Amino acid sequence: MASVPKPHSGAARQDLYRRIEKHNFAPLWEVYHELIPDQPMTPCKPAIWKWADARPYLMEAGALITAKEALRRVLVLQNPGMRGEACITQSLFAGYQLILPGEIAPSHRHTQSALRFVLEGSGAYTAVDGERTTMHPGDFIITPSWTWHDHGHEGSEPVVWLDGLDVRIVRTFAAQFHEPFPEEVQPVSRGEGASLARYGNNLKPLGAVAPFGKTSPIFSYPYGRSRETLARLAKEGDPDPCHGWKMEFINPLTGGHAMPTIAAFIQLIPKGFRTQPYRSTDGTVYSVVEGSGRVTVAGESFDFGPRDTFVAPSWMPLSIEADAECVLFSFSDLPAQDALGLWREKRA
Ligand code: GTQ
Ligand code: FE2
Repeated sequence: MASVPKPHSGAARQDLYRRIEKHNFAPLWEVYHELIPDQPMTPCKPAIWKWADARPYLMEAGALITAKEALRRVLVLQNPGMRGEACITQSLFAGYQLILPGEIAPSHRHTQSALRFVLEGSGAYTAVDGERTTMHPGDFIITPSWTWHDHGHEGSEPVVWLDGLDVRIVRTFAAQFHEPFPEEVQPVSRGEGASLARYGNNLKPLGAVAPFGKTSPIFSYPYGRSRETLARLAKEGDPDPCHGWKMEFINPLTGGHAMPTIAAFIQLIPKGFRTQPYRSTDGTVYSVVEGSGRVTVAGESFDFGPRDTFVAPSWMPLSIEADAECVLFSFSDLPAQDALGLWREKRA
């Protein structure tokens, strides 16, 4: 008859593990707290990528490989706690993409959603399902899941942007598909600005059917408009103690997140302000647009300036000290967590 076992020698347990392993079993009790920790556990570390380090490497890569040969000439921002995994947070990919005048990054589509945040240079374009948008610093641009996209450059200076993709989210579900377009450059079927005119002025066509499914029908949010909004906000009322003035880029057809898996934000922190520590389960990537200061994530501090990228992994408290008025762009997997009922936040 089975009874409560006496404290047992490790050897007998190890022997059991060895035998069941051959039959594809494993003991849960040896890994329980790793699988179901008391609070978010991630190998990701707080980190910063300084623009002064990145730019020369990007230009060196520019001389060694073409955009066409590389498919996408991107330096991956590797989280130092997850090297080799091509991720900046546990769920998101980030990279710096360089395109030089005259180059083409060939057309393709994939189920992974992408965002671009322009860091330096103007005159490159990205095309999404037949419409091109010219890139300028500070523009937030979306490539919705499964839309044809290519990048080109008819201007005169190198253009660099920050890519954010939901690669690991899609991989978690093994729902990856990729397809090259039969030609290098897709045909243009709408004039530049058509999407923004149609959906970006608090109007929508009667009976509008979302052209990109769960993703915003606006695929380029120009910096001028975001910046103007922040400037106006800063004249009215007080900043939030944790965020300053922080706004989310929305899907105008739903009022919800701009993308189904990734949310993007733009925020202004006034000069001399120090934000109260804030944590949330969506590990967040920040790109500095304007200003300088210091960010502290889980006790580690980094000085930042324009075009630096830093990351606050899930549930690590973040606080920002603005030496000058700061504008920060950021993105996270908030919509995915929201959809699954997982997202939590905590103010200090
Ligand atoms: O520009 O299409 O950083 O497909 C990674 C995958 C950029 C892109 C990346 C991509 C792209
Ligand atoms: Fe792509």
